[in-house]
Amino acid sequence: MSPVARIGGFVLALAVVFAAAIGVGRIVGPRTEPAAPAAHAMDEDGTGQAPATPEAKQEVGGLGMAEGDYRLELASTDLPVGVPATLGFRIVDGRGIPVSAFTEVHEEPMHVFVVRRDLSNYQHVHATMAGDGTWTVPITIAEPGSYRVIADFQPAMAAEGVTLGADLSAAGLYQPHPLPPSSATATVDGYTVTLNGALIPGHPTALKFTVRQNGVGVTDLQPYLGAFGHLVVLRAGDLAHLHVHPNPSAPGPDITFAVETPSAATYRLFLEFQHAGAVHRAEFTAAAAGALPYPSTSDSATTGAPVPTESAEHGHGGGN
Ligand SMILES: [Cu+2]
Repeated sequence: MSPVARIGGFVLALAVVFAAAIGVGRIVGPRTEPAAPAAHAMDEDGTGQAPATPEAKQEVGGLGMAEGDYRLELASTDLPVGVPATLGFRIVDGRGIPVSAFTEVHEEPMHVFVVRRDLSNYQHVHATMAGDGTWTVPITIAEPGSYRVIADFQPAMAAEGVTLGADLSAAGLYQPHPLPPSSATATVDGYTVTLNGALIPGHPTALKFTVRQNGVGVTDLQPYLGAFGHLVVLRAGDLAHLHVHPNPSAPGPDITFAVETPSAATYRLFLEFQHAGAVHRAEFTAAAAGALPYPSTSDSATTGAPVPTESAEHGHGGGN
């Protein structure tokens, strides 16, 4: 075969390959059936590349309204301000059918976080499902603005939890609140909570919260959602929701969690604990190592002292 003929043959072969690829594309897409989880993981972020590690993809959630075979559908994308209302939604599968079987995690089948885009007006509520897969929860939105609804759940058919997020608006005059500066101390309802531990991107680190009342450590905390404290961590800027693992602990005054931050950034920490029959929430702003000051903060200091290495190594030990 002459060189010209060989090149011609090569070009023809390429053309056949491209035509076949186009044909496959037409047959395969757009995807209407749920694909295998592995296929989603390969290109979920649209880069065409697999994530570095499976764990890396699980670090944050709530950034999208659909993930894998599950989609969050709000019943309404706006709620009134200042009056009791109902937040309604469904979790639907890849065929658009409502999912109605869920596994309880931290004692609840559906954890819902509602927070304004500026990380103010945070609420943590638990929704109730009707037989048709519709979830509802009473809620009162205090201030106008753009809110994020984050639903954290585990379908009975799924091997692990899913965290989805969707936008919600509350009409009215929007008054943004600057993110409070980093602080290792928060006061709430007469309690003082101190935070010890640093956020180090890419590493599970132990965060220790110490609860005191009138200067005395509280040692009779009550279980809340299966532990002596519940921690939610959201990233300032996009409200990425971090998975947090509670470490087994005594009923105070210390409560510890293993937290792995995905990036240098400023985070808002929402710690809930129960004492004397009431749930209290302490909020902290903390910058992960290497983070520049968040635009609305005046202080980029990390909170507390670095965590001993052994804590980091055992960070996931007490989790679920
Ligand atoms: Cu919850």
